[in-house]
Amino acid sequence: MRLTKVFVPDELPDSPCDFYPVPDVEGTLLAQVTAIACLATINSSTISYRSENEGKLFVNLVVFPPGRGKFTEKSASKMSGHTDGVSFPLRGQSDPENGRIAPSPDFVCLSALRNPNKVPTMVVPLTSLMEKLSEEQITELQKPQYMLGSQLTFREGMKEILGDELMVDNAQLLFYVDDSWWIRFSHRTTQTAETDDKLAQEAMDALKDACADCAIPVALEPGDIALVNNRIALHGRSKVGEEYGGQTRWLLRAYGLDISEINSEQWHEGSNFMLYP
Ligand SMILES: O=C(O)CCC(=O)C(=O)O
Ligand SMILES: [Fe+2]
Repeated sequence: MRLTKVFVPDELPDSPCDFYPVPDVEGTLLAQVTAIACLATINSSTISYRSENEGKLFVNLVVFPPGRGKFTEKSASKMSGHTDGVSFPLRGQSDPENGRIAPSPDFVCLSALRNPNKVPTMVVPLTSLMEKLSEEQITELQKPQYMLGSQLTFREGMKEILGDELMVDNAQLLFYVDDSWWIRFSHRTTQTAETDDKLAQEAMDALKDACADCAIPVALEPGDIALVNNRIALHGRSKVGEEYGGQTRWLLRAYGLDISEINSEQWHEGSNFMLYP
């Protein structure tokens, strides 16, 4: 869902060069308040995970200057289709080994502050993907035969909190939940659990091909907010380019989740918005 011109991003400083801090000015404040209000209207609380960017509720999605290794590289490049928090369970389910692990977000909320080159965010609806998959492939994707790693932004924090990056060994990618399909997937961090499982691999390859065919480009403009349903869509983006700072692309990202069934252990101690891990 794209909301057009829902806040006025005035008085912005140069685009920052890191996930945080979010500069404390009127434009970013309006973007954040509007995002929280939009999420609230769809029954989602604005949440974060302590393991990602120290649990900051809003982070800058910007290009990083040289010298930050993989982060610099990723910040400028294309992102293939993924769900955010892919190694976390779906809402209503639990991690097979650690019941404290909170669910992945229901929504990814992107507020656009700057996007001068109109670099599109890509949205891939699951309904379109399903139409491209055969019944056999859909069956394979529902089997617990995939291995999921965590996204780069979570890795350091997970090492601190869990001792290691969270990996899920026997994961399904597709789920039939309450009469509808849900997905968890990331091009970069998903593999088959067994290296020579042909059917599992073919089904995943078909899913990747379908993604390429079904991606809808959404070039966010300053003042726009995109609410991407992280259960029934994948998202990504086109290449951004190496230029950083100044007037370059700058989005704020937050996550939304229906927290009505989150138990007390799944919160980071002492916080009412940061989840574990
Ligand atoms: O930059 C974008 O448009 C999306 C970024 C994204 O999906 C992410 O950082 O996980
Ligand atoms: Fe994402």
